[in-house]
Amino acid sequence: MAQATEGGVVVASFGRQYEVATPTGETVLCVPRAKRSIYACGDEVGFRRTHEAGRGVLEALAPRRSLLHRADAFREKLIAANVTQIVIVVATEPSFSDELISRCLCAAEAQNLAALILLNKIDLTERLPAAQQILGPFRSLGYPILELAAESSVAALRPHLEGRTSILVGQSGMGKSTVVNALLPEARAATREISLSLDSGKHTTTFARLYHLDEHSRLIDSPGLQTFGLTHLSPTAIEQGFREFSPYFGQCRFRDCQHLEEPGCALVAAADSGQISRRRLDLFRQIRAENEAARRLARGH
Ligand SMILES: Nc1nc2c(ncn2[C@@H]2O[C@H](COP(=O)(O)OP(=O)(O)OP(=O)(O)O)[C@@H](O)[C@H]2O)c(=O)[nH]1
Ligand SMILES: [Mg+2]
Ligand SMILES: [Zn+2]
Repeated sequence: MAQATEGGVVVASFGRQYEVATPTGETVLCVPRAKRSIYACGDEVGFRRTHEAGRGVLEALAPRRSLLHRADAFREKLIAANVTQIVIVVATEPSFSDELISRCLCAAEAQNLAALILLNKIDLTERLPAAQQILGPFRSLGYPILELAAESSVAALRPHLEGRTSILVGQSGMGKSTVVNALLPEARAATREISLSLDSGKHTTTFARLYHLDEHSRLIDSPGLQTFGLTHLSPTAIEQGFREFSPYFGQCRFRDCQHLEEPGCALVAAADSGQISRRRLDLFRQIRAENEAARRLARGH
């Protein structure tokens, strides 16, 4: 007799294999029935056990409340499903990119997710003022910024995770896995030992993994990002991704204004008068241009 379908959550995906946690906390290693893998970490799924202990086949995918992915002109990658908050992890060192922060925020806004910036390693005080300075403009935009040293205490982060499914994103070496280990000592997520020689002793995270913090709160650790391609976003989603631009859209002289060099552009005027950041306007244009280039490539000209 065939096994009944059971429900679970994808807590890790590697290649075409998915680790699914059942409501009792058991994990079952599943493969998809179809050739194409369409599942992501955080997905709620239905699966059927095979005759091999601890193995199963994925049968169903519940509708997603959110889906985080990144894409460039050539490939698309699912990051996680059903998250409600993005925690962007940066550190006093190694140095981090404000462009990557803006891209993560754009992805968060496009999916209506809460966003929090976490500045880690504040024990390295020498580099602290420089890091705080880079984050200043994001604080002015209203994004919450939390400072801590994950190796000492993550107590300040805890209340922000309550009742949410949060994903830690950011460049490699910022301390995402250290945060997970501090919150869940039993997690033992591999952390990266920064060393001068390129390859020795590194334990960089290679796939996303979901952890249950408590009955209502989940936390996903993810591999370090160097870039965050947003070619899958619609032009409207990109506009929404820059929250401080919203008063200016629709205010330009020309209705089809591209916000480049046109006379009477409200965004250019806002940048000229310092009401919005020129750097963010340039990034907005760049993301839109990447998007258009990817669309042209997909059309074949
Ligand atoms: N000084 C200091 N070092 C820290 C702190 N938190 C983490 N680190 C160190 O930073 C290095 C990188 O930490 P990880 O947690 O592996 O970083 P990660 O963001 O998970 O990196 P990837 O998995 O490669 O994306 C490790 O050597 C940690 O010991 C901190 O609060 N202070
Ligand atoms: Mg890691
Ligand atoms: Zn304009």
